[in-house]
Amino acid sequence: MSVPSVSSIREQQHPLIRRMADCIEATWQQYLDLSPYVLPAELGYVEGRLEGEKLTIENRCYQTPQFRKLHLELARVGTTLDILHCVMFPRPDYALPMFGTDLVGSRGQIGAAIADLSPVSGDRALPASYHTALAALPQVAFSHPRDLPDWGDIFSEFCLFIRLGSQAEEEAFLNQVSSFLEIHCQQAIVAQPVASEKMTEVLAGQRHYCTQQQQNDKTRRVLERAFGSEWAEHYMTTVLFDMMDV
Ligand code: 18B
Repeated sequence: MSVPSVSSIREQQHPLIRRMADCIEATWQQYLDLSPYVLPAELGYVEGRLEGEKLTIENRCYQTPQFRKLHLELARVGTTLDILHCVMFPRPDYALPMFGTDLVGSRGQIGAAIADLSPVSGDRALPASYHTALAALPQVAFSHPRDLPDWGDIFSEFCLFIRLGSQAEEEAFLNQVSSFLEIHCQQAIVAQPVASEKMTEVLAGQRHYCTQQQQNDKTRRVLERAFGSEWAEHYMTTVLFDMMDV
């Protein structure tokens, strides 16, 4: 399946967000067998304005044999805040970590850049093959690391959470995330489905990941300001971090 190349928000966003979106889609296309994932029609492209500035959201979703949902979201608040959000949800019979990234930029600066491959197994450890591959990546010393919030105990030791201070750091972050994605796709396509007992563990891990992410008040507040609290709750639990009912 080919990925549509035209996106109305993407062209206007912070250059790093645009490049990250392109990189994510190119890597998915290179490694994975993509098919459409249908979001409820009213949630593909959304505009809201309750208090203050307009919030525009654009979603792209796919599924593959290994992933029940690949979600890439671009959002823009007025002309001042640009957001990229991406999560890859493995199918529960694949014991794979969760890839997630969030970029939040305003006035030309990326104030929050987060990326991780987060474990979902009962022992909260990454599979050994992931650990080896991630540990072998060249370490980058970013100049403005940030502290994770309390709910961030879901993230791995490889999690990046920084404010990007220069063009060189933007480049380094993009490279690092690109490596995370390549490792993840390469591992995923050779992974074998697991037995049902392990599947229960994976599901519990994915549910925990989503429950923690749903506690991100900074995301919730942006959505609430434009769409109200009921819509924000619905969106966070069905589109951003839905838990599969099986
Ligand atoms: N997120 N983010 O995705 N969030 O979605 N995000 C912020 O400078 C949105 C994810 C994460 O310090 C901020 O403080 C909106 C994924 C963490 O308390 C804003 C959407 C991950 C923080 C938004 C969105 C993730 C954070 C504050 C929907 C990780 C720091 C920016 C499109 C894998 C939280 C700032 C803290 C911050 C907004 C992490 C405004 C609206 C997948 C850890």
